[in-house]
Order: sequence, then structure tokens, then C-alpha cells
Amino acid sequence: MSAASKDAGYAPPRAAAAARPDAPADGGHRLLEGSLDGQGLAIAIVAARFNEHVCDRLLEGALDALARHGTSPDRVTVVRVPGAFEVPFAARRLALSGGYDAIVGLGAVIRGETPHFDYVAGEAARGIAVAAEETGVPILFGVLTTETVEQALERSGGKHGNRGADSALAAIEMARLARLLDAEGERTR
Ligand code: INI
Repeated sequence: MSAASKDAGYAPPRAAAAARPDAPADGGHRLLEGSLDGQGLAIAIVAARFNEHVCDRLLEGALDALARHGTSPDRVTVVRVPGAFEVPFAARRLALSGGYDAIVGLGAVIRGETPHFDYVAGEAARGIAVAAEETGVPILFGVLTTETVEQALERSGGKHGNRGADSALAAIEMARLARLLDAEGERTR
């Protein structure tokens, strides 16, 4: 198992497999794959406050990743909500506004002693998936679900990377892919 798959980080598009939306001259297959060009994209980030220290680190990672990939700060909107449970609500409303290419949901659900964990983590995941499906806008799952605070810190800028940054990169890729897929309709009509 590679390090990337072990930590469930972001698996970026391979440079060699740059999208070939037009039929290649060599007769090979067409390939549709988003790129990591964040220029000109409008991205919203919904970040929970519960376990605020961890969420702030996720948010920092996401903002930094967007800036490094060309998304202008004035095209990035940050929305804060109480906890991970509320992330899908805000993400769905932002998606329905029609103003965003992709939305990143950030939160930290830490098991600790609370039986709340399963409900909050499950609903955050389900709600984000349903909102993306229903609105057709990519909504990325940047919610950490861990047993301990230490594990959450390791995944928010520690030795296992930053889930916020990973989700922001996945948001750029999916926003780009969505544009390619939109163009498919034009092409095949
Ligand atoms: N919210 C989190 O984001 N992380 C948690 O670990 C958590 N726990 O453990 O309870 C949590 N609970 C709050 C929840 O997200 C809602 O804000 C609250 O239930 C009000 O709807």
C-alpha cells in the first residue's frame, strides 16, 4: 500500500495524463480529467467551529492551497458554522446560489467519549454527498473523523498532511472536471 493510500490523502491527476478532450491524433481514447489550475474559479469553504483549533488549521491549509494554485482570494468565500453537522446545510445553500464552481466542507469530528460521534460524522458525510448529488456542484468532504485529538492534529498540518489542503485541491480538480463535463453536452448534441 502506498503512503498516499494509507493516509487517504489527495491523489492528484498525473501530469503525463493531461486531459485530452479532443480525439487524439494517435487514435487513442479521449481522456477527461480535471486539472489543478485554480485561476478564475469561485470557491466557497464551509468550516465548522467545533474543535476550533483543528478546524482553523484545516481552513488555513485550504486557503493556502487555493492561493498556491492560482485562485484569487477575492473569489474565495469562507462561511463558519457551529459544527460538522451544519456543514451540509450551508454547503447546499451556497451550491444553490449558483455562484460557486465548488465548495469545500471542513470539520473535525473526534470520537473521544461521545456517542454523538457516529451521528455527527454520519450526517456530515451523508449530507455533503446528497447536497452534491442534488445540486450538481462539487462539494468536497474535508471533515476529519478521528478517534483522538492527536490524530486530528496529525491530519491538519501534522505528519499526515492537511485534509483541508487536500480537499481544496480536489475542489479545483472537480470544478475543472465539471466544466469539461458541461462541454460534453455541447459536443455530443
Ligand atoms: N461537532 C463537530 O464538528 N465535531 C464533533 O466532534 C462534535 N461532537 O463530538 O459532538 C460535534 N458536535 C456538534 C454538532 O456538529 C452540532 O453542531 C450540534 O449537534 C448542533 O446541531
